[in-house]
Amino acid sequence: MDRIADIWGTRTPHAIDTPWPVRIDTHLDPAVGTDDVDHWVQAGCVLCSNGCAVDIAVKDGEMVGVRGRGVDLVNHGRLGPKGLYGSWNWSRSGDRLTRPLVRENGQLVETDWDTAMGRIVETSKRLLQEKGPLSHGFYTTGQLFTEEYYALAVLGKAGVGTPHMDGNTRLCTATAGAALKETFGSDGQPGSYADIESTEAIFLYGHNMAETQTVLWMRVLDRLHGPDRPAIVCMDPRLTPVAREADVHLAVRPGTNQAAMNALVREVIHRGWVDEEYVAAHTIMFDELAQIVEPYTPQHAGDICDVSPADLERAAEVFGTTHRVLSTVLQGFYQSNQATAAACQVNNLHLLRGMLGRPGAGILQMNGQPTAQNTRETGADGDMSAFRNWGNPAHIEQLAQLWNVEAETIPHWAPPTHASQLFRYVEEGSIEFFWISGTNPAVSMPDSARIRRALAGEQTFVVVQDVFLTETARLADVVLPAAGWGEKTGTMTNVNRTVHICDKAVEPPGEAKPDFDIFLDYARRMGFTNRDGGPLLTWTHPEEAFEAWKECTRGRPCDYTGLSYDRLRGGSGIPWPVNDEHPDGTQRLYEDGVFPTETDYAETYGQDLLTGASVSEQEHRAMNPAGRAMLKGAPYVPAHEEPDDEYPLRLTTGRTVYHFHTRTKTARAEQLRKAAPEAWVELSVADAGDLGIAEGDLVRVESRRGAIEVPARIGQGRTGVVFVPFHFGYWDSDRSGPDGRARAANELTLTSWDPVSRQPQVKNASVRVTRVSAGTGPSPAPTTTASAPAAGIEVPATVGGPEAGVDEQVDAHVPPTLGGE
Ligand SMILES: Nc1nc2c(c(=O)[nH]1)N[C@H]1C(S)=C(S)[C@@H](COP(=O)(O)OP(=O)(O)OC[C@H]3O[C@@H](n4cnc5c(=O)[nH]c(N)nc54)[C@H](O)[C@@H]3O)O[C@H]1N2
Ligand SMILES: Nc1nc2c(c(=O)[nH]1)N[C@H]1C(S)=C(S)[C@@H](COP(=O)(O)OP(=O)(O)OC[C@H]3O[C@@H](n4cnc5c(=O)[nH]c(N)nc54)[C@H](O)[C@@H]3O)O[C@H]1N2
Ligand code: SF4
Ligand SMILES: [Mo]
Repeated sequence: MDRIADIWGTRTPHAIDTPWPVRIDTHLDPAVGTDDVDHWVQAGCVLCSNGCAVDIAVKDGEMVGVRGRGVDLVNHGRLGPKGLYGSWNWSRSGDRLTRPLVRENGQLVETDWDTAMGRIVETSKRLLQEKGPLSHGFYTTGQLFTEEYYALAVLGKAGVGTPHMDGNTRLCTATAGAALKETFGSDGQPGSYADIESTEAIFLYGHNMAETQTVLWMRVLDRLHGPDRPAIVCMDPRLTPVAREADVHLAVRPGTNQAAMNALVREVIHRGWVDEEYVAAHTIMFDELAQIVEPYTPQHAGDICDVSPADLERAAEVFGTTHRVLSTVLQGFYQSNQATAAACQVNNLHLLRGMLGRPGAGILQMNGQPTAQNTRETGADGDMSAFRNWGNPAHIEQLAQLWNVEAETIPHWAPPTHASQLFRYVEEGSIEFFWISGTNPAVSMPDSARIRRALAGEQTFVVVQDVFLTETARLADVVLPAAGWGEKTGTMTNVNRTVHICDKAVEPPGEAKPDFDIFLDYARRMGFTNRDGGPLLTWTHPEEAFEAWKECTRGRPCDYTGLSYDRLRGGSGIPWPVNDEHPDGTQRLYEDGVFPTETDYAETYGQDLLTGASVSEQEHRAMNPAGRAMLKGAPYVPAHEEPDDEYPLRLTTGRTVYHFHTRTKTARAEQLRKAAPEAWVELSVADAGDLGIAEGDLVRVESRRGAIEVPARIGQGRTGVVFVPFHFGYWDSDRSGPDGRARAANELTLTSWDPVSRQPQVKNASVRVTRVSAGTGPSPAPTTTASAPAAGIEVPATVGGPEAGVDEQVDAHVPPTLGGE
């Protein structure tokens, strides 16, 4: 089976409340047969937050393919195109970083670890002495392992003592965390993937699941193709594969989610669909919410969102009259205007209907990156470890005890610094030492020109730790070669709290080292000590860090104490909390309707959803949530940048199924690279007609920040909206050269963020589009996805060919072991 052309593979339909059949997907290097594989090594795929369990095929000390793990409750053996083709083969790519690099006379030159670490430690020590901890910033990722993040969190908070720590998770799922904290008192996914088996309706909010969590979508498709088809409601301005399956497609104008959500909540209240008993027993703030949404009649919201009031009514009716609804939320909400407010309205709908904590009725505030959950849990992003509240001195004291340091060492006098602010401090030179690990901000942060300037400037010493020489690494003062997935051991936690172990399968190339070892080496060389003068970090192996992490989580919502490396090996991943009370893990949170909102336990005292203003401890106590969830609301306000005469079109950005982010891994897999080889822009038929643009024409897209020139796809999107994939930077292209023909979406986006989650708003900007020249053929956009051409435009179909062959073994009769069911 060619899983480039056929993204989701063979259907295994089944009825409601029956198990999802097993289908084991295998892809090996075409030169290797199954019998040639020396051994298989257990891991979880790190190319999205779905967290599919895989076995890595190893031959002659190299990764040669992957096979889905049939026993795992997450994927029941299935893998998607990225996992199959892109998860492993970058490892032996000839352009890996294999030695450290340092900048000499403006050039990056190879060196040894002692020299590179020596420079880092000398600069770090000098700045700590002269300027103190605020001179240091750390910017990490959602793609390392728990143990690595925990090491970084402890060395950053208790060693350096800086509040300037964040992750690219800020761009990714900061809003998921914020929305869960605001409503339920703490981060932690309420729902379970298993809810798909028993749900009657699925609402997807700004989530193109079909392309971005392909295996979860296979799970949905198997319900859609079976008897008892669940209803699908999709809120997305584009005609995505999800929208094609939808019973109601709300193609809202980008940036207007909150108006639509307010209308849905208002309808549920007005039409008498509220579960009053549940609301009275398990929530507070109902009256305030009802008042806030009152002006948002379907007509009024329909005008703001440019959708039909009847469609809003139909969507509300599905929610209001169905017994079991599952909601998923992602970047069309999190990266758009009023991110946290809109995501909280999804939580509110479920609370109003009492649809939480039972099979088929759940919330998935999605993650995007494979280990974004762990960045948030461990506190490598500035959050306090194990969902502790930075504003609660008792929580800080617990960490001080655990780490054996003074509580004053741990920065907690102000909210942690968020990514956009980190880069502002780098730009102005107050952060003089900036360490970037596992992320490529020169391509992924909004307003790229500004980010490149900030990183290239002399004012800050920049360390980049990556597996490749990325656009960001090229701007660094020191580049550290990291070992990647398959080359190191650690654990990861996916969207529905399921913890997987990833064992080391092969040796890293050259002198590349696991991120864990690099962080520990820095801590050792810096001489960070605890209260007794002993070393702050004493671990040498990730398993020791995992054991320490378990202690940190004891009694917190993300309780890992019942897990061990041994328990994670051999069978399925296990969803937390796993402890004495839940020895086999926990399928769903909040079955009893009791939430972690108690003032002394909660992860936050909360914020105002409109302004972001903090709620004080006293105010929180006065509200007395005491285990009840909070029905927080906010009126709709327009996005920061709305179209005008100069920039009349709305730009939104996002993904295609075939690439992961800045493509450092996926563009090195031939099948994926050929499926989406170059950047493009999608225009609606009407807009293209007005602008005199034909399929494949080279067009210029300009915003107030910058411009790109890329071929046009005349697509299926709504009029007035332009879509650019953000995957294409410059490491494999000279497009940013002197002719200025840039291609990265973030040349266009603006620096602005959600007031609550501080997540950058890369889904709304205003642009103008002009035709530059005729194309030589159709645009390189895929045809199998949301980027497919409009009807009547002839374009060759995207296929993978023979090298994209995948073996699928359906076993309809073997139910997987389900941890915690
Ligand atoms: N193939 C692939 N899969 C991935 C990734 C990848 O790079 N490639 N990355 C992973 C990561 S880290 C993440 S965070 C996830 C992201 O997964 P998704 O959130 O599903 O992906 P996006 O394409 O960023 O955005 C989703 C949709 O939001 C819509 N949208 C844009 N603006 C608005 C708006 O204002 N309102 C609404 N309602 N919708 C809007 C877009 O049309 C788009 O279809 O994917 C993960 N999976
Ligand atoms: N316009 C626009 N911008 C966006 C988005 C959007 O939708 N639109 N989405 C945002 C989102 S949700 C995200 S998650 C970000 C993603 O943005 P980035 O994090 O910048 O993208 P990646 O390409 O995943 O970068 C990860 C880097 O880590 C390296 N790496 C991989 N494994 C390892 C490892 O084990 N160790 C180390 N040290 N390095 C490793 C990879 O080579 C790569 O360079 O982009 C954000 N930016
Ligand atoms: S759905 Fe995500 S985790 Fe699963 S195989 Fe695809 S990229 Fe990997
Ligand atoms: Mo993300």
